[in-house]
Amino acid sequence: MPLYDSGTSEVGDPRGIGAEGLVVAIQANYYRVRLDADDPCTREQILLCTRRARLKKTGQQVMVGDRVLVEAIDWADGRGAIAALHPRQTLLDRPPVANADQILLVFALADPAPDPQQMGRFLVKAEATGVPVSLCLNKQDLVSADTQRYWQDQLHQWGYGPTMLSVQGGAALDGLKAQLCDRTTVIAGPSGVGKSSLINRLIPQARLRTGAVSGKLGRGRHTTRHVELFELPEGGFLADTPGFNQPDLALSPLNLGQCFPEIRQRLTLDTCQFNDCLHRGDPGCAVGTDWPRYEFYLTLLEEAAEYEEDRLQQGDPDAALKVRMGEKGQRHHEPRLQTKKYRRPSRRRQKQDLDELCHSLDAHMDPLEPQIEGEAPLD
Ligand SMILES: Nc1nc2c(ncn2[C@@H]2O[C@H](COP(=O)(O)OP(=O)(O)OP(=O)(O)O)[C@@H](O)[C@H]2O)c(=O)[nH]1
Ligand SMILES: [Mg+2]
Ligand SMILES: [Zn+2]
Repeated sequence: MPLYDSGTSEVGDPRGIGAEGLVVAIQANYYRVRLDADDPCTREQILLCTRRARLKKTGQQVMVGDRVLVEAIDWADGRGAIAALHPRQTLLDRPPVANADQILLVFALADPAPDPQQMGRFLVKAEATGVPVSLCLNKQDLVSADTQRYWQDQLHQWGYGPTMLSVQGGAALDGLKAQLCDRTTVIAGPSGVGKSSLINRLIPQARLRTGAVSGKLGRGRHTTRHVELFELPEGGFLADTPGFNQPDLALSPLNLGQCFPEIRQRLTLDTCQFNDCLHRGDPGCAVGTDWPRYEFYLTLLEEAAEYEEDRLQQGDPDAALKVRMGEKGQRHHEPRLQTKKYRRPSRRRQKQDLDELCHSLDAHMDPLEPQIEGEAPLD
């Protein structure tokens, strides 16, 4: 694989050669790099590394999950310097992790109880990264078989096949282990659902702090605070992330549809007449409105439209670009048409507008929909 900037091996590395590795953690200005096991010289050694000034100068940030070339290795002290980065296959910004193969979202069946809105937002946020998403529901030991079936069915309707498990129960986690083997998985989800407990169960040496769910709020205490990759005994890596409770979506309307498996699935069968269709039952739309999360989709569409308007008002040049996600999370930018003309007011807003129109025929009086010169009218 080509390197951005391979540089040259320098004095300090007694054998005059660099070594390839993976950044597993960042501590202040130091990077912990696990050298590749396939190099017989390195024997899976972990080095504490700095970053070459050259990388700093060219603004190349090193992230957890980056594949790097380490030079100037002091084998006795376990030190080195990162000289170059491999191109990233995927990139997550919160948490900052490079080259994740999948995101495993964890929710609890109880303590804290599942909240469909919150689940939906986590799912959309994870799908928006373009990295494949899977789902598991923990704390199976706390609920009845009926409750488990209910959530299984519910999520199935949303296009997901969740793995039910209990980190505290004695049952083996074989299905999940197979899913994680030889891949880099970022584990995310609300606070208190058992993400760190799951990693401790799969990788006992990780010894992550876990927290009791606070009684009053029924939430965890945001116990996990930094990102680190832990190696699975079967191969592959897990990254724990701090739980938070309401992810902020920060999505553009035209990118929202691809975050819903229900929409993606319908679009494999048919295509909408217009390629900028927002799938709100408009003529020629192949998605339609008869699906369980349709109202939720409309709510997020409103939020996305507001987000995009804010960005345009702040003069963000990226707001004029549409992001297309490759299969492995690579982002491609395409120019997009002005977005505001695609925005449709919510039904409540439409009714309000209609009421207002009855009293005044001047549509430009609407304080929430300022008209922009040269802009196409709302549809
Ligand atoms: N009953 C039951 N409790 C569990 C299970 N898994 C985890 N817990 C408990 O849930 C609490 C929260 O677990 P954590 O692993 O800290 O949760 P987390 O998702 O990492 O939370 P944050 O770090 O705050 O995001 C702890 O008290 C765990 O012991 C389970 O399968 N069953
Ligand atoms: Mg945690
Ligand atoms: Zn459509």
